[in-house]
Formats: sequence, C-alpha cells, structure tokens
Amino acid sequence: MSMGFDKETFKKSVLFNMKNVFRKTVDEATKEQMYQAVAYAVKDVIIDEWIATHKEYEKQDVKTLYYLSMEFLMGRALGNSIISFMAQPDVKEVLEELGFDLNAIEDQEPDPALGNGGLGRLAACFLDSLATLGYPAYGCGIRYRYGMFKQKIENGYQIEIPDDWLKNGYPFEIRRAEYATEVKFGGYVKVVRENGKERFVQEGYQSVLAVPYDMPIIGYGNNVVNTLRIWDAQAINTFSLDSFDKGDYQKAVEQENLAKTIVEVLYPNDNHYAGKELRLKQQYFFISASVQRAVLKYMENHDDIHKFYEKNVFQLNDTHPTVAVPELMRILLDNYGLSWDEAWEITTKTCAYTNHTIMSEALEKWPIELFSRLLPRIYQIVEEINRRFQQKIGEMYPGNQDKVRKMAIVYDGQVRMANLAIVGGFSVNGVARLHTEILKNQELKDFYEMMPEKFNNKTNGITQRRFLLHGNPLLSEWVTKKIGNEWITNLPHIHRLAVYADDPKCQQEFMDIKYQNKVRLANYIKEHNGIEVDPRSIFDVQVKRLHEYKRQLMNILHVMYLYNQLKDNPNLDMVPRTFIFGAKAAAGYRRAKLTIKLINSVAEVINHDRSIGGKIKVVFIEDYKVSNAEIIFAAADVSEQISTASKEASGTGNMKFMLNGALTLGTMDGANVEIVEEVGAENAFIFGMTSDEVIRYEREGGYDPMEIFNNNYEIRRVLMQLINGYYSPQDPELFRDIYNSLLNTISSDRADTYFILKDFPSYGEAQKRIDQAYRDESWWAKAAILNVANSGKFTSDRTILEYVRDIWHLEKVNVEL
Ligand code: GL7
Repeated sequence: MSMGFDKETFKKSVLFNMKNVFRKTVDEATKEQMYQAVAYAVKDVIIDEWIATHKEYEKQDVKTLYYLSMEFLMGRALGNSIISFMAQPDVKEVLEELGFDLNAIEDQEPDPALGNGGLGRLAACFLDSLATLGYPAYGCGIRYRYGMFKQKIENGYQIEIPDDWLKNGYPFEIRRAEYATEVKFGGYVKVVRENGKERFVQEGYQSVLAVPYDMPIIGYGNNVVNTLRIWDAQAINTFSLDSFDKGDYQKAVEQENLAKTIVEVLYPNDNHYAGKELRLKQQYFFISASVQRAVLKYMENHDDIHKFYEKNVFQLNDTHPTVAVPELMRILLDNYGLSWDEAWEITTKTCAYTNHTIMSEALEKWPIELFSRLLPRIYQIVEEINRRFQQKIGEMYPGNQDKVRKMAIVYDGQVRMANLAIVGGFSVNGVARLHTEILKNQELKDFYEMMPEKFNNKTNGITQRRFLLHGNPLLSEWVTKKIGNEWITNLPHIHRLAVYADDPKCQQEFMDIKYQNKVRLANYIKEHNGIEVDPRSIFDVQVKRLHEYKRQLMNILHVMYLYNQLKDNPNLDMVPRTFIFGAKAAAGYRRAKLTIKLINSVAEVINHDRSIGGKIKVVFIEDYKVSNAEIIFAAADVSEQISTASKEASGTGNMKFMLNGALTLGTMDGANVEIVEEVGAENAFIFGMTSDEVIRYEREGGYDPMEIFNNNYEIRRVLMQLINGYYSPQDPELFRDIYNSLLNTISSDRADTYFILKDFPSYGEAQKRIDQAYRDESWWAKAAILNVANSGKFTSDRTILEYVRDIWHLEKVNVEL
C-alpha cells in the first residue's frame, strides 16, 4: 500500500468533506454527493505525492516529456486512483461502513470524454504508463467544455446530446491561475529595426488568456503523480465602461466570444479532417500556451536556452499539434533573439511526430489564406522553413520537380501539416509494424528515402491497470491467484498462465468467470437497452467508432445473411449468437449514421422474430464510452477487428479484447498482425485480403463488386433487402445510399471502396469456423487462456519503454515520501 493512505484518516476525510462541501451528514447524502466527498478525500491522499513528485523532478533537474495532444480520453478517475494507491479493499470497506457500494459510487463520476477514439485513449494509456514507470511527463491538451457527445438512440437513429461533464465541478482538477498565458491571433507582423537587427512583432491582434487546469496522473504503487495539463480560455480584458466609451466595445465583445468559443467543444471527427478555422485556433491555442510555459519553466532554472532540447522533448500526437514547430521557432527567434540556425537546431532536436493514420481524408492541409490570416507570424516562419527545405530537396535531387511537389510544406495554396511535422522534428513513428512499413514504402516513401534515420515503429499498447485490473476484477483475481500479481506492472509475466491452458479445471474456472462477466454485461444491456440476451450464447462484439473502413456494415450484412439462412431452415444447427455493436458516428457523417439505423432496424426485426428460437440477437449498446467499454471487453467471446487491410493503423481495442480472453476475428491489418504473431494463427480467426492485395487493387483497379453481386445469390439477396423494405417497410428507400455505396460509382470513383463484398465470402467462412470451434468448450477455453497469456507485448508500458529508449531518452525517477 502506498504510504500516503490510512483507512481511518480516509474515513474522517470523507465525513469532513461531506460536511464542508454539502453541509450534510452521510445518511442524508445522495450517491452523487458521496462520490464528490470520496473524490476529494482521494485528492487529499495523493496531493502530497503530487507535490513530492514535482519536487523530485526539480531536484534532479530531469528531462521532461511534453505529450502534446488535442485529445485525452481519460475515462473515470476515481476507481483507477484508488487502485493506484493500492487501497481498493480499504476504500470499499470504508464505504460499506458508511452504507454505500463502491461500484455505485464510481458510477456517479462523469466519464470525461475529451477524445474521440483510439488516438485519444492511447494518450490516456500512455500517461498511465509514464507515471507507473516513473518518467517525468506532462500531458498537454484542451479543457473542452463539452467533450465527446452523449449518444442516445431514438427510433434507431443516433441523437447527439452535449455532455456537460463539468456541470457539478470536477473534483480531481486544480486551476493554476498563476501559469496563465496570453495567446495571440490575427493582426499583422511589423518589422522593427533595433541596433542594426530586425525584430518581428505582431500587432493589431486579438488575444485570449490560456488558463491551465491540472489533473493528477497516478502511478501504480510508486508514489509518482504526474500531471495532465488542460487549458481553458478566458477573455484577457473583460468589459469595461471605459472601453465602451473609447469605441472598443466591439473588440471587448469579440475577445469574450473568442475565448468562449475556442474551448467550447471537441470536434467529433475520428480519422477525418474537417478544415474548420476554429479547429486551427484550438490547435494554436493549446500549443502556444504549452510551449510558452515549457520554455519559461526551463528558463526558471537554466540560463542557456541553446540546451533546451537536453531537458525537454515534445511528442506530437498526430499532426494536430504541429504548430509547435513554428511556435517554438517563434519564441526562440523573437523572444530570445536567436539566429535561424540556432533556433532550428533546438527545435528539430526537441520535436518528434507520431503518425496515426494513412487515410488521405485525415491529412491536415490548411489553406494559406486561412492559416496566414489567423497566424501571421507563424505563417512567415513556416514559409521560411519551407523555402529552406525546398532548397535542400533541390540540392539532393537537382531539377526533380516531382520531389518538390510531393514533399513541399507549402504547396498548391496549402500548408501541409504532416510534411511540416516530418521536417521539423527528429523522429517519425508509425503505431504498428505494418503501418510503419506502409508509411516507409508508400505514403511517406520520399521522406523515408531522404531521411531514413528519422523513421521508426512503436507498436501501440494499452494499460492493463484499467482494462484488466479495474475492468475485470474476477479475471484479474484469478490471474493473480495463479501466477502472482507481477503482471500488474510487468505484463509479459502473464505468459505464466500458458501452462494452465490445457488444464480442464482451469479451463472451467476461466469459462465460469467469462460467464459471470457475460451476465454482468447482459444485466447492463437489460437495464440500458431493455433487451434480454442469453449469456450462454456467443458474445460477438464490435465496439469502436463508426467508420466505413472499420466495416461495421460487413458485420451487419453478415447478420442479415445468417438470418436468411435461419429463415430458410429454422432447424439450422448453429450455436446461439449475440451480435453486439457499440459505436458513435461523427455528427456530420451521414452514411455512418445510416449504418447505425440499419443495425438497429435489423435488430428490431430479428429480436422480435420468435420463429428463429432466439438463435440470433442483435444489440446496439447506446453511448459506447470508456466506462462501459470495461464491462464489454470483459464479457466478449469474439473480438471483431475487421477493417479493410491497410486502413487501421493499429487499433487498440483489439488488444483490450485479447487481454480479456476474447478470440480475434480479424483481417491482417494494423496490430492484428502482431496479435496473431503472439497468440498463433490457430488461436484466432483470420480472413480477407492482405494489405498488399488491397493496395494493388487501389492502384491498378480490376475490382468490380457488380461481378460478385451478379454471381453470388446470397449476397444479392442481402443487398436487395437493403432496398426492398425488408428492414424498413415504412420507407423502402431508406438504405438506398448504403446499397449504392456498395454497387454504384456515383459517390466515389470505385464502388465498394472498402472491399466489403470482396471480403464477404471469406468473412462468412471465418464466422462458420467460430461456430464450429465454440462447440468444443475445452478448445475454446484453451485458446482464450492463450490469448490472455500471450497479450504481454501489448501493454503500453512496453510501448513507453520503447519511446523512452529510442526517442525521448528520459530518466526514471524514484519518489520517496
Ligand atoms: C488512430 C487509428 O485509426 C487507430 O488505428 C490507432 O490505434 C490510433 C492510435 O494510434 O490512432 N488514428 C486516428 O486518427 N484515430 C485513431 O484512432 C482517431
């Protein structure tokens, strides 16, 4: 147990908070009030460790990582905090003594969703691992007033509801007004001459005040508490009658509005760039504040700015934070008076970039007009970076305009952020082996040829502390009983489970736990969806953001196909299956939203058809988020990871399922490749085209979905049901767009962009193999245990150690109390 925790003190603290914050005694308190009182007591416990950690960092003058990210999908903090200082049994007892249940109290916490999906959740797992491994790190992001929306399903359609997560205050955060920083937008750049030197100053700008809020990131059992720093925006000078008199009224109003709108909401797009001006404002806002603060902090105890990179490293989580490159340049040039070469050396030794996607629609390209109007000084610097880089291209590839066309940073009226990130840093990494290979050999081939030393792979990982220890207490106790608890901080140790995979008693215990977790999920589904599902059926789960490349459509088309088989032959011999979906669609992504409607329409028909004897159920879980994800992973038998090969950079849900003993039904895409390598192809269900095949078709053509439609009766039958009202009798045309996307070339140059029909037969075969395999309970249990036992590679602890070794070069710190 961590030294900061004492049961009696904790109890007193809860009672004190209840009185002080709510003027209540415990027996009058609501669960929500109890949650707050407990959360503040937890903050009390960790606050000394938090202070001690930062004292230690200062004392040792450590190198610090700044993980710059537009998104941190943290999930709830209370349960994980309690686990981190190893006081869960005590806290549970304290609450029971006070008449409350810990689970119910945890359930009161809003689920801070300051992120969309994998990219934001990865950032959260990384912070957990950094603290647990004892590395000095800040997460830097935005304190969105509204994070990811709450999803409601009404009449089968997704409805977006703002998620006011700050409504009752957030007990874990601390406002740090003393670090507030001004961030400037717009205006123009004036050149002033001072004793023979030129200086650039921005004038006529609007500005906002960035105010940081700190959240504790608690290491597991090691007294380390790091910081997630998220920035809020405030108007610099609020209204004064004075300004009204001077005619500045308009300006005061504008500043007020600018501040309010900048941090208002997270853009709900996953893997898609919308090009909105406000988004660029958000990016510059949190980057300028974070970089300014990092430089000031460094200069508090160092005098030579030239060595900044020795003590600081900025990791750019995708291209969203790329303005960090010109912003650091600006500070070094304009505030510290460095020469271009000096500033460039420091900047390119400080910044490193992670690429998270190869999909062209996700690539950020800002129109010069917008970029230079919003960030005039930053744009000047980007132009100069570009000019010098093009010169370098010219030297290496004389007369090769093609190289310039492909690699220039400013080109064709646009600022290309990926190119800026690659040129402005010392490292470029992909997030799974296959993904990095595709970057090197296709998407970023020219950059790789020019600067191969920058490229490296860091296969993603997940934290076992949240996704097994907290999310699956039954399995986690069982694992610990078998092999001890070292896996909590050293996941590869979990391989010791492998010796139990053949043991019938262990198989039985494992399947019993899976069953209980399925009952827990069934209860959740009953409570939230009103649907009864049978925990003895196979739980076949696809939970992730809704996107065409992830192919939820292929999954539901297969359900439609199976249903047809059952209707033809009600005695069809099949193991009962529950198909579980969970997915949010970006609010403006029409086809994705229509796919949700399709899933719910199919569910409506199938779930009410008594003639199939309950052999298939379809459930769409409303509002998929971190907190219910933990329950879902624990209960899954089958993990659907069925993206079109080459499109899913890594995936991380795939790893969370594996850790919880689900078998992967997947394509050879992203990290699936490495999952299969670890667990063995015989313990997974792999199907579909390889990434090479997909890429070849994309380049050379030669795929015609119409051919499949014409030659495959079962597929044709399913597709016709999209447009004959079979699932939408009131409106037979409802799903026409989905039908068209598969067969007509109206909306894109090739129908079936994601090769759904092409992969469908092989997907169906894999599904059949699952049906067969599940009948052999002992085989299944063994394969499931082997999945858990071979998940060691996929801890984010391993990923972080690789980043530290190859990119960040941080020193581990011990914190004694
Ligand atoms: C993503 C990838 O799509 C996903 O495959 C990857 O696991 C994740 C973390 O590296 O990053 N890229 C991206 O833009 N989003 C992702 O989830 C939103």
